Amino acid sequence: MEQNRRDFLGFGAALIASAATIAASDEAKSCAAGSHKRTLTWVKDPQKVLSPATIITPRKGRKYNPVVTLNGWSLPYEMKEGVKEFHLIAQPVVREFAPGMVVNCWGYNGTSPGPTIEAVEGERIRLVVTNELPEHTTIHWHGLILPNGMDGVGGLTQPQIKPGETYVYEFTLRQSGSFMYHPHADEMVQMAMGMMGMFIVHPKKPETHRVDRDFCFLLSSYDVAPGTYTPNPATMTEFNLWTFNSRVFPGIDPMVVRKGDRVRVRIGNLTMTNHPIHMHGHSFEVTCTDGGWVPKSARWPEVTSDIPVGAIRCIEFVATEEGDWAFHCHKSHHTMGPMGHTVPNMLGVKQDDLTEKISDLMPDYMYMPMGREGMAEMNDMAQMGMALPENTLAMMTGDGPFGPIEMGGMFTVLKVRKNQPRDDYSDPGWYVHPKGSVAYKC
Ligand SMILES: [Cu+2]
Repeated sequence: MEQNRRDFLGFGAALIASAATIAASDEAKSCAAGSHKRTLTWVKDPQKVLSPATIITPRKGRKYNPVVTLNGWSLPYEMKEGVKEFHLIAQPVVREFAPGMVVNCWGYNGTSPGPTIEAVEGERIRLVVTNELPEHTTIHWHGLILPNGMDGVGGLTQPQIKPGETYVYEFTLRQSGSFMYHPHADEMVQMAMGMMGMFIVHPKKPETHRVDRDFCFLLSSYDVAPGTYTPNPATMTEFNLWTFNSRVFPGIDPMVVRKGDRVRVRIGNLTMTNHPIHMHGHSFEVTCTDGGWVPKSARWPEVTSDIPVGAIRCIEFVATEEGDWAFHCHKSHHTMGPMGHTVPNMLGVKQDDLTEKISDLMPDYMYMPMGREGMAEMNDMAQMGMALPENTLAMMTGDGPFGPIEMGGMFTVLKVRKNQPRDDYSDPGWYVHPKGSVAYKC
């Protein structure tokens, strides 16, 4: 155990050193990779990282309706003699999970998860992958039908890409749908550090599977001990941060739609457990998985879709109901922040000055009991500025128009508005309820 701890500390120190070295030339490398001008989210001083906002790809000039990656972006490309060429750089990055917490991750082109790759069925694509990690890697193109030697499984279909090396993957897209990319080398560590991205292949005929708004994001999980900055890559099941695209509520952008829009949400799961994703206010159908499109006759209505490990579920619905609708994982501990998951159960126990007495006995131990009446009071304590360890989010947080929302992980809001302009994703603010349509105290 002691040996493991020492190894892990050494690993963390190497990671920080590596991030600092690369930071000096970030802009140059971003341009070399064919990326457009943008502010990368990893810097020398993690406290200065800006909130990663959703970057909308304009629809104009494209033969497809681009996806909107929540708190993410799509990778620019170059056409080279009829081949669509993308560049990915595997590297250490710093990601802000929500205001008040940044994490030393590994990712691609400055972000974790990496940028979404978008292409069109029938296109020939070239993916140039450079490894700037301290260890070898590969990329597996999850769900895509391709030549065996392009499948990216280290040792099985190619040698691993050593630090400093560049490998090229090239193949023709034979199907449309929703896919992912991630390493198939030291997979447990590299996925626990955040190495993953979405890969969307649009249908050749734009009218096929057409929707008005097409959102996507990945589910990922991390174990970052309170007071620290680097995920523990040895964790197998006890993760404490449950994220949509490596962001936690209230750091996750809302999904903004116009009333009457047909909406698709593509959700990939690269955590180590399943996530029953639940949407309020509407029912939906699963129309696509990472195996392809679901025939209309095989779809059924749901309000919760369980996303298995290593899988994608795309849900579709028509946004008929105006309002601010909760959209979240239905495992309640997955909508909570990292602080306090190991709290002793004190429900119904008279505590008085117990916290003070235990803190006096064990000054180094941060004792934080569950409240006598439940955990809601922990939200009040966080609101009142209760001291939390450095770089650590409260268990329950976020404010709504009626008070605390008491969430903290896989949670966002679907905002349906009658007057939202077409193709406008800007946040309209909180829903103004028609008079007499809100639950009331009698
Ligand atoms: Cu979950």
